[in-house]
Formats: sequence, C-alpha cells, structure tokens
Amino acid sequence: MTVQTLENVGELAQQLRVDSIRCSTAAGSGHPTSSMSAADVMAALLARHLRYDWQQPDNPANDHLIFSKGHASPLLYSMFKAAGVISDDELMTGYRRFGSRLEGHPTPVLPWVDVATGSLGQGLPDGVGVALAGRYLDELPYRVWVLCGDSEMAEGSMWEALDKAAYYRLGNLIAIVDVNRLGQRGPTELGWDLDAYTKRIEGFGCRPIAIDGHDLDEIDRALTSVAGAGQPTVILARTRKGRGFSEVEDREDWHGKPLPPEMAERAIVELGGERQLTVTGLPPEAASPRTRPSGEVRLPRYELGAKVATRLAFGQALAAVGALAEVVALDGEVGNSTHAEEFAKAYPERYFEMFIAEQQLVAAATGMSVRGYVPFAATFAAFFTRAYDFIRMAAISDANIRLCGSHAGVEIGADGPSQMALEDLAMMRAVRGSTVLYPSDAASAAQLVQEMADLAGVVYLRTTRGAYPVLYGRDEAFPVGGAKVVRSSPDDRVTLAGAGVTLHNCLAAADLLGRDGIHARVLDLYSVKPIDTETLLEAAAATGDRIVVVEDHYPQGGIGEAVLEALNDAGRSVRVAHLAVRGLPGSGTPAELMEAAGISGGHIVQAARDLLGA
Ligand SMILES: Cc1ncc(C[n+]2csc(CCOP(=O)(O)OP(=O)(O)O)c2C)c(N)n1
Repeated sequence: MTVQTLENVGELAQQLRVDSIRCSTAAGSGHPTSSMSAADVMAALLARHLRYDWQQPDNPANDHLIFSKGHASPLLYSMFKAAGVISDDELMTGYRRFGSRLEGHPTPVLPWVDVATGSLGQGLPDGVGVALAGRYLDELPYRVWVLCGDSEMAEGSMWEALDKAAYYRLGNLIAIVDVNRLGQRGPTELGWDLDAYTKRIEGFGCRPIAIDGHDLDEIDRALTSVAGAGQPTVILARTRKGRGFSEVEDREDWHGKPLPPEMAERAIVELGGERQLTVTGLPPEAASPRTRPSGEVRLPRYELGAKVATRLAFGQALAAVGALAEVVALDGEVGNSTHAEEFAKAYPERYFEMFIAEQQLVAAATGMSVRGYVPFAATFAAFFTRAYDFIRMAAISDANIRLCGSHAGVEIGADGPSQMALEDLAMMRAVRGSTVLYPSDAASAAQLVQEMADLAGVVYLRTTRGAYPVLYGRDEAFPVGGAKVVRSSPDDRVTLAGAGVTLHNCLAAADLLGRDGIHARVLDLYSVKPIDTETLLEAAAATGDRIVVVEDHYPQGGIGEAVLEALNDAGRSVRVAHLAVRGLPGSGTPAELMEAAGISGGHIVQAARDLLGA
C-alpha cells in the first residue's frame, strides 16, 4: 500500500514507531523513545509535504530534511525504509553495526543526508546555510525542514540560527521542535510551556506555530501553512516521548535506551504490529539552480619588498577568486579587519554577514557546501576556537569549507591576549583531513587563497595583522604540501624554519648570524599540514641535523610539533630547538611581545648558537 491520504499517515506513523523499536532493539542501542515522539509529524511530512526525488538525491530542486536531533536516527532510517531506499533487512541488520552506513547518528555516507548531526545544536544552523543557498544563490523553491529536540533548544547556536534566519527572511526554512518535555536526564527547562517558546521565537523574528504533535489534522495544517512564508517558521509540536507504548510513554529514564526484546514485542502489539507501507511522496518542482558565468581569476600582484599584510592579501585575493561564480564569502562582523570586505565590495550578492555568531558562521559555510558552493568564512583566528565543534562536525560531514583566521599570535600587539590566536594551529591540524596554510608574505597568501578554492575538506589559512615585506616574485608557485628554501648556501650550518611573521624573524636572525660568519638556511613552512618532509630532511642533512623552529603559537600542536612528527616519521634524529610562545602575553608592540615570548630574531640567533655550541 502506498501512503498519501491523511488517514494512511497515521498508519505510516505507527510503522515508523514499530521500525524504530525493532531496529534499536536488534542493535541493542539507540533512541527509540526520541523517535516515537516525532513519528506523527515526520510521517505527515514524508507522505504529504516533502518534495523529494528519492531516486535522485542530487536533484538540486529537492527539499532538504535535516535531523538536528540526530540521535533520532531510528526514525530517520525508518523513513528511508518507507521511502523505499533502504530495505527492512538493512535496517534490522545494519543499524549501528560495524561497517554499516546506518551509523548511530546520521552522516552523509547516506546520500539522503546533507550533514552529520548528533552534536546537538548544529543541524538547524547548518540548515540556515542550506536555506541561504536556496534563497540567494540557487534561487530555487526548495524548502529546508529541520527536526529539533526541545532540550536541544537550550543550545545558544539554535538561537544564533533563528536570529540569522529571520534577518535573512528565510521563509524556506522550517524548524520543527519536538516538544516532548524530556531531555536525556529528565525534564527540559521549559517543559510543555509552548507559550514561553512562542514568545522567544517571535522575539527572534520567526513565525511560531504551536500544535498538538499527535493530531494529524493540526500537523497537516501547520505543514501546509508554511508555503510562501516570508519568514522562517518554527512548528512547536507538543508531543509525548515514547508515544504509543504505554509502558514508556512520557516516562523518565527511557532516553537512549532500546526496549528489551520482550518489551519490544509488547510495544509492537500495542502499536498494531509490523507494517510494510511505502511512500510515494511529492516530487520536487522542475527547476534548475541559477547559474552565473565564471570569469578569469586575476590575482593581485605585489612588488618585492613592499610591506603588505597577509590579511590584506587574503581579502584582495578572495575578491579575485570571486571571479569563480561558486565562490561565496561569510564574515563574522570583522570584515574590515580580516579584509573579507574586499570580496563584499566586488560581489555583494555572494557575501553573507553572519554578525558575531561564529558557530553560525561555520555552520552556514557547511550548509552552503552541501549545495556545492565554495565558501570562505573569515574571522579572527582566535574566535574560530568557539566554533570548534562545528569545524569538527564539518569534517564528519565531509564538507568542503575554507576558513581564514586573521590576527595570529602575539604579533597583533596592543590588543592583548584575548584577541591573539595561540591555539588555532593545534586545533586545525587535529581535524581529520584538514589542510593548514600559513603564508609569510602577500604573494604566497594570494596564491594559496586561489589554491584553497580547489581543495576539499576543512582548509584553514592563518594570516598576520602587521605588514611585512613581500618576499616572492610574481611567478612563484606555492603548492600545498610544499615549503620554500628562502635562503641557502653550501656552507649552511643550521636551519631556521618559520612561517608567517616568524619567517621574517628567521631572516633577521640569518642576517645577524651571517655577520659572524655563520651561514643559516631559512625555510618557509607555509604548508603546515601537510608539511614538506622532503625539504625538511634535505635541510637537516645539509645543516648538520640542526633545526631551529620558531612559531607565534603555543608549543603544543603547532609548527614545531608538526616538524618533529615529520622528522620522527622519517626516522631521522635531528636536534630541534623549538621556540614558541610559552607564557601569558599582555599588551605591547609586536616587537616587544615577540621579544618577551622568546620568538624574536635575537632569540633565534641564540638558539642557533646553542645548537652549534658557538
Ligand atoms: C552538544 C550535545 N550535548 C549533549 C549531548 C548528549 N545528548 C544526546 S540526546 C540528549 C537529550 C536531547 O533531548 P531533546 O533535544 O529534548 O531530544 P529528545 O530525545 O527528547 O527528543 C543529550 C543531552 C549531545 N548529543 N550533544
């Protein structure tokens, strides 16, 4: 039987409940009660409102369905079964099993899943990114439906999302909050107080609709009413956790627990037994995304020796790369500092101000990458730390996002430690599959920005506040995974390796050492991950296995450890002096702060002399 009429939706909802119980009981883990509360709303959505071509998950006109409460995966996968794209056998034998694509929480390993969820508070912000793409880039009529938990609404990122959704008038975004009164360990903050939710949602500029989430007529009316909305809709569905099985319904202590087999049997009887309904659903509208012509990328040119900040080169190069029509830029309300505003001047229609909401900034980039755009999100490097969970999850989503963090290290000077990124390299290096780039001059920064557009995964560019001399000519290439030998001679006795501002300190140190007849090789480690092991080994071999690594970052997880790891993996024993920021910096000039941190040219000279015993 196929489901379309409202009478049948009730049957479908029971099937979703039964299947959620069956698969989690078979797996011995999972969240059946969290699935059962939302089954009625999801059944109505699937059968009568979601416009989706299940055979063509890449159809650009498809609606998007995101389970922000990703732990309700039994429900989502049961919907996939009802849609006919996974079999009952896969659901029962695959869910949560080793090697199966039906993981404990959904990921885009499944072609019908846009983003990985399971870290609460992320699916709705990601959905804002998809909806922004739909409204402003694709210009397609697809809707983005996001199922949220009520306990999840305690996450600040959910409110960042609603705030930005309202600001951008995302009438194509519909959040459905499953207000089942219970969270993991007990009652939520607001319980069933739908009035309190309503006021908050109105306050954020969205349109709340409070309904009984088990009344199919009310559900259907609410889902119908979102058509043509000029602002985001939030459907507040009052539900009961574990709905349909009297032994667990609305009871505490049943969160995240599968029903034991004999209880599952009783539940299935109470729910009317197993069913094998399939859903036809609605097709997407026949429409294609708006296409824009791409032009030629003409990178900015810089004169050798001219003093240009890498953050400025980033902005100028980003504007140049904007010639590629799929490139978009997002700002955390510091575009005049990161220089992302250069892109805004050139391509205002592809520039999205996310204000001071770094979680939403990263999530919007992730959402746009779902639709194939090439997002660059920029803020101070220090402030990406608060969005780290979003960056971590972007990697699980296999999203392709480019992040630019400016104002790295103590070099920023007078603003003091609250604005200094001293942990960002460690954080970004630790992300699976990430690329970490750190240019020292404007020419390399510009080249690397262009390369970023073609890189997959999470790509991070670290830029510096101050202006330093351009070191490289116009035709120099900076392949990812490479390094530059900036200075060398056959008489080199020690290698000085830096990146960003510390490369300039290395050059100053090499000058000072040279005055005393000590030749030093200088390496620019602009690609921190992957790092150029070959060039490191060559330099080590040429300089008596003596390397000074200098970084404007805390010692843990930064360039020094990247170098040590590379040398260790290559089985080479090298004497490495590691200069990094070890204390708590304050305010001062960049020179004063680098001197105090022990990463100035003078400190590099001393470290080199110590290695040489000279
Ligand atoms: C950021 C984050 N914190 C905590 C958890 C652990 N956790 C998983 S589900 C859950 C309760 C969620 O309750 P609710 O959003 O109301 O969903 P329900 O299961 O009740 O439908 C918690 C705390 C998590 N997954 N993510």
